[in-house]
Amino acid sequence: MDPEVFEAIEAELSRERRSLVMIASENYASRAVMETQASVMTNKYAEGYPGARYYGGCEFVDRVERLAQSRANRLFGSEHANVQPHSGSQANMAVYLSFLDRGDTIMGMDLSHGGHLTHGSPVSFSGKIYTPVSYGLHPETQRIDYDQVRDLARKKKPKIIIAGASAYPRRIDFSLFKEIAHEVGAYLMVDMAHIAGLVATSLHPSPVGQADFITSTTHKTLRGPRGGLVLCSEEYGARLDKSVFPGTQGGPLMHIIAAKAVAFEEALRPDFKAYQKQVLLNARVLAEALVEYGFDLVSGGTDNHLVLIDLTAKGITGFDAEQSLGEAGIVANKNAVPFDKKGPKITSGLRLGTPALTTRGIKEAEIRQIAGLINDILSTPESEVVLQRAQGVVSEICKTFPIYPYLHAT
Ligand code: DSN
Repeated sequence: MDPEVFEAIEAELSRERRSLVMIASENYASRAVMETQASVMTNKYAEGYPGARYYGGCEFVDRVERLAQSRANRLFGSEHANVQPHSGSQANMAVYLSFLDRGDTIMGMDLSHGGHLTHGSPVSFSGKIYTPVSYGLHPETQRIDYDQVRDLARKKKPKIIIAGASAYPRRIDFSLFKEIAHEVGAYLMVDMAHIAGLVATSLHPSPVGQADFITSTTHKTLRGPRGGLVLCSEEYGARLDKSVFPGTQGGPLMHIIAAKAVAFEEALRPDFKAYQKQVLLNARVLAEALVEYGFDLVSGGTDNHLVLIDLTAKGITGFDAEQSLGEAGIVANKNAVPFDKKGPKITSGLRLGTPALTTRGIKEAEIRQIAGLINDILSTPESEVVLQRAQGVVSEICKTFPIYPYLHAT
């Protein structure tokens, strides 16, 4: 019926099949998740919450939303789950709207040190509506400078402290954040979007019981549909729910909520923990191999699913590195490194993650091979011979570890 869109989808399938995706925030949703997203649940308006909707005919969407809520609570050990946010940004916005007033001080990690736009960046609503204060990494350890967090919190008295990051390769000490927030009378929000899959499988300490609010996306390490999530205690639940609907959103996306329920069920199964363990092992092997090749890694390594390379000493920008790897079929993203002298469109860094490769079934041996390709390409970005060899190896790995074999390709 629509050849233009059909061809674009087929081309995207083909691109995903022949690429090694190392974007740390991307993954491949399962067949069950994708089929659920493509279901009749997309047709239904359901403003409100299960049992209290503004539309008739909600009995079956109520059922899936209740399943999603209870499975999220089971997965993370939380008391209250709101599964309606369309995205992580909307989840964060709803938390702020629940408990902050315009102009209140919010304190989050600097975007260029690994934070997220919605943690107070001046170009985001979070930095426009509220008064942002940023903490960052210690210049020597390149780990979160908890002394700076404490000092800033004491001086600036934020109403909320945000822990969580988009490009931070180390464990985050949520209990220390809680102690600091408690001392200055601030709320603590943890944005666990990147590490939600690790938290769900107890491979990263949980923020549940430490933070007042926990926000997440559902599509990164958690490997569900693209969407958002907020967890909190029963005490804050009603206020939070009002901030999501009608505070920041209208009709919930019931097909996505149904798919979230499926993804949470998948994450509750034992093989999901085995997957997350391999994500961590692959990231560690990647980090070790890159260090052996002489790359500088921010903080020297990784405890989670990603590594952040500081390319300054290699004499190549993040932008050029992303382009050169892309030509070989290795998809990654340029990323600022702490104290970066280059702007966000160029950057001195490259972020690499293992969640998508691991979903393909890739293990340590291929990770070492891929690290070798990355070294070859970034050491000699002009070499046609290196590029062609790398393209061949990428193609072989992609064929050996196929994705979506049941979908047809043209
Ligand atoms: N854009 C996401 C990432 O790539 O980390 C964060 O929202």
